[in-house]
Amino acid sequence: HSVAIVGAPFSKGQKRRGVEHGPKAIRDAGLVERLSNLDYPVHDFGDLTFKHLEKDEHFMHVPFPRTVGRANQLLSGAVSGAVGAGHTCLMLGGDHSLAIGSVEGHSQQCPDLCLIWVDAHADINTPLTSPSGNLHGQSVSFLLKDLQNKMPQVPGFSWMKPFLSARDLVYIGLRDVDPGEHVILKTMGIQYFSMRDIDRMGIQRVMEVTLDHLLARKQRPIHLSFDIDAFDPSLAPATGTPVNGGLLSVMDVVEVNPTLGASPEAVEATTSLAVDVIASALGQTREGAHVAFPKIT
Ligand code: DIR
Ligand code: MN
Ligand code: MN
Ligand code: MN
Repeated sequence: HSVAIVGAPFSKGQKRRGVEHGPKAIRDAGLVERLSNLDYPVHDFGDLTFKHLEKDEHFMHVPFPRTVGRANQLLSGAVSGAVGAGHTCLMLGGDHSLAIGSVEGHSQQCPDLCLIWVDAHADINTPLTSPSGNLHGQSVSFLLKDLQNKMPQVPGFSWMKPFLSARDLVYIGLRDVDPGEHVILKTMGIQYFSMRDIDRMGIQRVMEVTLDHLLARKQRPIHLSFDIDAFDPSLAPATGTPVNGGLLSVMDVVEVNPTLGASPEAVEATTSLAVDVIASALGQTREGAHVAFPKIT
C-alpha cells in the first residue's frame, strides 16, 4: 500500500499562532526522505489552503467556531479522498482541532474505525466544560455519539454528525485532564492510560490492553491521533504497534509549533521527534522496515 501526506497549516483552534507552520517544519526535518526508506510509495499532496472567515463571532467563549468548522470540513474531504483512494493517510497539523475533520473524513470511508488518542490532554471538553474555550481542547466531544445530549449546536459544524462510540476510543499518555473532562471520562467509561499507568504497567502491556479493547470483537481500521505534547520517550513504542497488525489507516501528528522552541536546537529536537514517531508508526523498526502487511478495510 501507499502513504498519502496531507498538510493542514491551521492554528485557529487555539490562541497561539505558529502551529500552522507545523507541516513545513515536519517536512523540513526530512519526513519524505525517511518514509522513502520504507518499502511503499509516498504521495505528498501538499498543504490545504484554509480561509479565515471575516464574520466569525465567539460562540459562548469559543473563538472562531465557523473558521474551525470550515477548515475541518475541507480536511474531512481530503482525508476521505485519500483513504478512499486506498492510501494510508498521514495528516500533519496544525492544532488538534483538526482531528475533528480528520477522523470524520476517515469515518466516511471506514464507519467501523476506532480511535487511539495519544496526548497529555483528553481534548474532550464540551463548550460548556471548557476552561479556555479553545476548540483544540474539545475535538473528541464533537466525535462522540454518546455525548450529544451534553453538546450545544456550535456554528460551523452543521456539516457533520457525531458517529463514534465511547468504547471505540482509548487514550494513552494523559497527564493534564480538566475536572469536567474527568467527569466525562468516568461517566462514559472511556478506557484511558495515564502516564502513571504507563509507568506502572509498561507501554507494551498498555498497547496489548488497548488493542484488545478495540479489536477483540473484530479487526478494524485504526485512527491514531498523536499530539506531540504527549511526548515522553516511553510512548515511542506505542506508535509501532498498530502497524504491526497492519491496521493503521490514518495518523494525525499535531501541535508541532516551531515558533515556540527556546532555540533552533529545541525546535529541531521536536520536529525530528515528530519524524521518528511517524516513521515508527508507519513500520520502521530498529531492525529496519517491516514487510508491509495488507491493509484491512
Ligand atoms: C485544556 C488544554 N484542557 C483546554 N488542552 C490542550 O484548553 O481544554 N492543550 N489540548 O494542549
Ligand atoms: Mn495536548
Ligand atoms: Mn491534543
Ligand atoms: Mn498543547
